[in-house]
Formats: sequence, C-alpha cells, structure tokens
Amino acid sequence: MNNISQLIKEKRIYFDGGMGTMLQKRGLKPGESPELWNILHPDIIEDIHRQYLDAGANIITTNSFGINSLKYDNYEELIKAAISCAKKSIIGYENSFVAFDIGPLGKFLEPIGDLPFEDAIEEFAKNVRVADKCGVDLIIIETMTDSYETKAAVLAAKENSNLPIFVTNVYDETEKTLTGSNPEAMIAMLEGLGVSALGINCSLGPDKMVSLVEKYNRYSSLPIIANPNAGLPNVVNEKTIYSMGAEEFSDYAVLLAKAGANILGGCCGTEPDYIRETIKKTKTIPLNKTESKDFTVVSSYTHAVFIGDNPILIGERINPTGKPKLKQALYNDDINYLVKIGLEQADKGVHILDVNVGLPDIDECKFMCETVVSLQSVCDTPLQLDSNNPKVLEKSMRIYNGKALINSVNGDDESINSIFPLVKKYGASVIALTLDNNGIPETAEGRVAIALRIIEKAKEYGIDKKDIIFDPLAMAISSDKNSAQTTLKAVEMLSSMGFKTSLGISNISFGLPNRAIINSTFLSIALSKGLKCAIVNPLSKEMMDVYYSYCALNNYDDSFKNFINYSTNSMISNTTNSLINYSLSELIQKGLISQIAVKTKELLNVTSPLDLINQDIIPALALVGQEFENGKIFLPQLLNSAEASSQAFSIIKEKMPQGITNGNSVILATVKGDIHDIGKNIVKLMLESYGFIVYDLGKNVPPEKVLDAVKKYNCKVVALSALMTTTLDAMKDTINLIKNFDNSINIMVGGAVLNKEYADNIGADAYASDAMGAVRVVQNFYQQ
Ligand code: THG
Repeated sequence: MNNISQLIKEKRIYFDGGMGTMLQKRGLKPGESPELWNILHPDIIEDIHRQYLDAGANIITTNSFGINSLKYDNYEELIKAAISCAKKSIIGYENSFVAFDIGPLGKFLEPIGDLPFEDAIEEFAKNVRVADKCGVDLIIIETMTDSYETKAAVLAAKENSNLPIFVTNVYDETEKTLTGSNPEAMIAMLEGLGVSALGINCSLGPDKMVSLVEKYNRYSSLPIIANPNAGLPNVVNEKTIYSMGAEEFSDYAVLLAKAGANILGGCCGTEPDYIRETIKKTKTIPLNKTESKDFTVVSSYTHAVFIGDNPILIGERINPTGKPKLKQALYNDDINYLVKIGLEQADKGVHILDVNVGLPDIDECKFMCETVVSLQSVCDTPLQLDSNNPKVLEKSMRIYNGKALINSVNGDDESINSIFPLVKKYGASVIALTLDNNGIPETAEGRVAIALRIIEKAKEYGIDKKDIIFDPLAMAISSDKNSAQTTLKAVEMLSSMGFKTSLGISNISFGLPNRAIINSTFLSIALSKGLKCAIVNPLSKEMMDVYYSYCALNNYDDSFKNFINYSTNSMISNTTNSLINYSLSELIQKGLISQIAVKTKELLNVTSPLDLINQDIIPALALVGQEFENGKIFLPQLLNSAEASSQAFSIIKEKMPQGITNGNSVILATVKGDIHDIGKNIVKLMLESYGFIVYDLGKNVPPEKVLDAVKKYNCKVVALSALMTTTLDAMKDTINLIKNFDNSINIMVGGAVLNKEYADNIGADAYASDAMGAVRVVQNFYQQ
C-alpha cells in the first residue's frame, strides 16, 4: 500500500529541495511571486519536480509555500494548480508522494501581533480544504518560527483532513525559534497534537543542524525530518549562491542521518544534485529506531516541564475559593489582578500555574480564555487548566500555546467520556482524581483500583499512561483523622507501580489553625512517598523551605544551586498573601501593558516627564534589551516591553509639547515580492520605543518607492527586510538604487535568510540579526 505513514517506519524517506532556488535559475525575477508560476508556467514547475524525483526524492512538495487568502484572492486556483503540477510529476515514480506545503502566514498572532488565533486557524483551514479535495498524500507545515502559529496550522490540518501531518520548525544558533521555543517545548506540543513526523528546516545549514537532530532524537518518539539550507547565502557574480556544494552538504547529511534523522531533504539552495548525493551517501545508514519515549511532559511556548524526576511545584493561588479579593476581581472583570497573582508565583519558582476562575454567575469560559491569553503574554510558566466544565477546558486547551496540564478527569464515565476526547485532540497531560460516581474510596486500595480503571479507559481513547498523573486526593484531616495516612499510602502504592502522582497539599489543613506547618510537613512526607507534583501556595515560606531542602537532601538539586539561590535571595517570602505593587520600570520589564497607563499618569503627578523617561523607562528598556541579547528573555517578552514603553511614551508625550523623539528617523520596508513583514514590524516597534521617528513603507515595496521616501523625508537611514531567498535579489536592487542616488545613506538589512557576509556582498552598510541588534545599528549610524 502506498501509505506514507507506514513507509516512514520502514525506510529512509527523502524530501525534495529548494523550489525558490530552482525557479530563480529558470528565470523567476527579483520580486516576482513564485506561486504565480503554477499557472503561468506549470510545465516548468512539473519539470523541477521531476528533476528531484529523478534524483531519488520520495516526497514532492507543492509550490504553495506563500499561498494564502490574505495574499491572493485566487488562492484556490493557485493551490489547485500547484497540486496538479505535483501530481502529474509523480506519475510513474515508485514510492513517491505529494506533500501539500503550508508556510507561515507572514503575520504574528495575538497577543504579540494582530491576527486572532481562530482567524489564523481559518486561514490555514481554507488551504487545507482545497488541498484535501484535490487529493494529496500528506501535509508538510514548514518554516514555522512561532509555536502558536504552528499549533494553528496543525489544528487546521487535523480539523479539515485525515492526512498525515509533518511539521518542521526553524531554529537559530541558540536552538530557539523566533518566539523563543526550545525543541523540547515544540516536540511536547506537536506530539500531543498527534503529528506523524517532525523536525527542522531552513535557516541553519546542515552542519548546525546536527545537534538539533540529536536533541530531537532524545525527546521525540516520532520520525525526525531534517531539511537544511545549502549553508548560508552569498553573492557571487551578482547572483545569490549558497555556501555549500552538493558534496559538502551530503557529507553533513550523513551526520544528520546518524544523529537520528530518518527523513532527509533540503531547503533554500538545495538543487537536485544535493538530494541525489544525500541519497547516495545515506541510504545504507541503518534507520534510527524511533522508539516511544516515556516522558510525562507539559510545556509553555518556550520550554517543557518534565514530570517524574525532580518533584515539581504547581502554584495554587489563581483560584477564587476562599479568596474574597480574587472573587471581586473576577466580578470586576479585572484580569490584571489574576495575572499579577500568576507572575508573583512564577517569581517564586513554581514550575506550573494552576488557573481556576470558576465562580457562580460569571462567564467562566470567557474568563478562562482571557486569563490564559493574558498570562501567556507576560509569563512563560506552563499552565494547569482547572475547571469542572468540559466546555471551559476545551476552549482554553484550544487557545493554549503549548501542551497544557488539565485539572482534572476522574473515574466517573461521564468525566472520562467528556475529558479524554479533549486530551486526545489537543494533546495534554491530565490530572486524574481517584474518585468515581460512588465518591472517594475510603481505602488506598480502592483509590488505586479507580486509577487502574482510568488507565484502561485512557487506552481505549488512545491516550498513553505517561500523560496521566494521579491525584489520590488529600482531604482535610480535621474531618477525618485517617485521611492523610490513606492518601499517603495511595501515593506510595501508585508510585511503586510507576505512576506519577500529584496532590493539592493545602487541602489537608482546612479547619485547623497554623495551617502552614501542617501543610509543609505533609508535603515533606508526601514527597518521601514518591509524590511528583505538589499543588501549593509558593508564597508560604514553610512550604518553600521544605521543598528546597527536600530536593537538596535527596540529590534532586545539582550542587545545591536551587537551595543556595533560594536561601540567599529575596525569594524567601515573609508573607503568604502579598500582592506586589510594581514600579513603572518593573511594569515595562514584565511587559504588563494594561497597567502602564494608570501608573504613568499617577507618576506624572509627582515626577517630571523627562525624569520618568530617563530614570524609569530608558533603564528598564536597556535591561530588557540586555536580557534579550543574553538569551534570558525572548521575542514575545521583548515586544511586550517595547509596547509597554511605547504606551508610557505616548502618555508622557501629551505633557511634552516639543515631543520626545530623539529627532532621528528611519525608513523601513519589506522588499518587493515579500509579504513576510513580521521582522520589520518588530524592528519598527523597537525603534519607536527607543525614540526614533519611523517611516514604515509596508511590505512588497518596489525599489523606486523606497527611493521616493528617502527623498521625501530627507532620511539618512534605511532598513530593509526579506524572509525568502527569492526576494534577496530585490533587496540588492533596492540598495543599488539608493546608493546610486546618494552613497552616504546608511542601509541596514535583516531577515531570516540573511547573514553578515551576504549583507556586505550586496552593499548594505550593516546587518542586524534581531530587533535589538537593529536598534544598536541605527544608534551607531546616528553617532557617526
Ligand atoms: N487536587 C487537584 N486540584 C485541586 C486540589 C486538589 N485544586 C484546588 C485545591 N485542591 C488546591 N488548591 C488550593 C487552593 C487554596 C487553598 C487550598 C487548596 C486554600 N485557600 C485558603 C482558604 O480557602 O482558606 C485561602 C488562602 C488565601 O487566601 O491565600 O487553603 O486536591 N487536582
């Protein structure tokens, strides 16, 4: 049977190479849209596909990377043409498949951009529906730099077809995606969503991809794909050439295969020879045995939390039970209050945050979703979505950026039948309470029996036991003197059977005085029985003292790093109930945008505008910039901080009639042919937050228009961006035009496929690899 899902388990499979590169060879002009050739020159597209098939490729990728309804009204026609070319080309080739190619939309999703998550899903869904009707063998979602957009694309593919889904992401040299995901986080989310294969493509050459493949192989249970570029782009004789030839490329492909990539191919710059050589050198290398990895894992958009080694803490405080102020905040629609409680617990070092917003008479679904989105926009601690209502869980699992922990399912059939399908569809780990319609068994054995039944049911739903964490229910000792003993025994039994367990520790002390000491002692005993997750109040000093000392004593704390950090730092709390009043500088650093206006106005009553800028905003931005450059924070946080400072600026501006810009201006444009303007938009925000006047010409901007703007604004600095190889030449043309007009104008370039050498080669004055770098470059230009 011609089934790709089966074949990837049996033999090494090869993707084709760089379509853009081939099209340029065949005459695609700078700035021209490659997708239009599906209609204008289908013969050439087919011919290129055949060249890769002749080289031995198994999977032919449709020429549809940049097609979406945002860019093309006739997207449907273009997709059909792309698929038709690919389907015609594979006729007569054995073991060959058509992969429908989905690339990024070229826009950031909310909250960092303006595209709503559901709109992104619908955008991808439109493409998938057309492709599914045409009949393809699989979907390849590729060159994804943002985990949220990746999730949107996968959901669209799942909901509109039954096709196997392959996903490849782009990482930089620090092994993070643009929005800060590490491989572990991406793998956790994608495996949860049920893709068939995953891996890496584009920006890095094959040499830089080896360690990424090794990492994928350590954490992933799926076949791994490696589709690297042919090294880095260079300009030779006015043409863009990639630094690696087929010979060198394929030598590295051998290393990729040995590191565990069972599916190999190429991206930008890889012509049929590259694939031919790769196949020749790797086809006899034994297939990496893709084995099921037994990790219990949840993730945020940046990182994964592994459950099973070191015990972990889950912050209990976003929960209105017993908290009048939090209840009031919910009734007042004050999400900020909840976000603050989240940040405060994250600062104390919890690994996961429980989020429960259940109250009578409120729209729980709306609050849950708003809280999840707001929290995720300022905090990268993974979330435990906590609700009794399956609808609330479904909605929030859908919009969650990562693989969530669900609180909870139980042994009752109604619970199982409503929660497990969600766990399966959205990919989550789930806390399973050992109770059923008869209530909570009085004995530990009774609770274990329910646990075993839940495992059996999970199997029926295709959910692996590694994704289930049992909670044998800590109940107040004040109402049942044996309750702690029973629960502890159940923890011990479940642990000895290899299951992971969790407890809501603070329940144990309801109704007693001096609760903190009861709670922390209970935590200590439970941990010694094998407890892996503890839902706790991290503002309780007693609790944290026990946690850190327990980890130190049990060799869970390498060189006592955490214990020493905890003990010598302000992390030790004195209050169990504080709620920090953040300074303006802290609000900017934490990116708490919604609180900026009130704070700025309040401060303007007592501080001069200039002092606010110089003493609060600029130092906060400098700190954030440094942390970004040191890899401590990632793009979403950087953008939040920039947005926060912009808002502070705009309020201060009203008090300063002369304006607060530094008087220096920059023209920004994404070059002709390219609609991927995310990078440019980020740079714009950053430049503005540093006080520059920015003239943003938008995307797909012809060289002449950039020149017109230079003349009009008499501007001495131009910044150009491009994402795709096919638009690099348009960048070069733009630079030539401007430099011919006035050689003293400073031009900075940036974008995923660029590097310093390439920038030098095309006559740019500077290259910036990220938004902070861009600010530094422009500052330098103006200091010359
Ligand atoms: N298992 C699972 N989930 C759970 C629990 C569990 N979620 C809820 C709860 N139990 C764990 N969380 C809490 C949160 C708060 C308190 C106890 C457990 C608590 N609150 C104080 C009160 O009610 O008086 C108020 C504290 C304050 O004001 O700060 O004690 O067992 N899976």
